Amino acid sequence: MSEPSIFTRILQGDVPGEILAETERVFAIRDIAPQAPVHLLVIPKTPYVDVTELAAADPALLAEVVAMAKRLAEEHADGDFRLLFNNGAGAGQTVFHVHAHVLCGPLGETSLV
Ligand code: DGP
Repeated sequence: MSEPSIFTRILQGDVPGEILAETERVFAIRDIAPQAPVHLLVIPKTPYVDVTELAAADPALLAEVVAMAKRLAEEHADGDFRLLFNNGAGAGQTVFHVHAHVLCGPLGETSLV
C-alpha cells in the first residue's frame, strides 16, 4: 500500500496544518507557499491522484470541491476566485493527491499559471 500523502497526514494530525473547513468528504488548508493574497487548497479526503481521475470516478465529489472553494472565497475574500488544478508532473503537479488551488486577489510571481 502506498504511503499517505502529505495532505492525508495533515488531515490525520500527523503533520501540523490548520484545517480551515471540513465536510464528510472534503477539507481545506492554506497553501504553504501562497501565490496570491488568499491561496487555499481544497482536497477530497479520498486520495484520487489528479482531477481527471476524480472527475471520472466521482463527479459529485468534484462538485463538492467547487462548492467548498466558493464558500471559502466568500469567507476569506470578496467571493471571486481562480480555481486551478495542476494535472500531471509536466503541468507542475507535485503532490499526487488531487487538490484544487483556490486563489483570490492578484497573483504574484507564480509558477502556477
Ligand atoms: P501542486 O504543485 O499543484 O501539486 O501543488 C501542491 C501544493 O501543495 C503547493 O502549492 C504547496 C502545497 N504544499 C506542499 N506541501 C505542503 C504542506 O506540508 N503544507 C501545506 N499547507 N501545503 C503544502
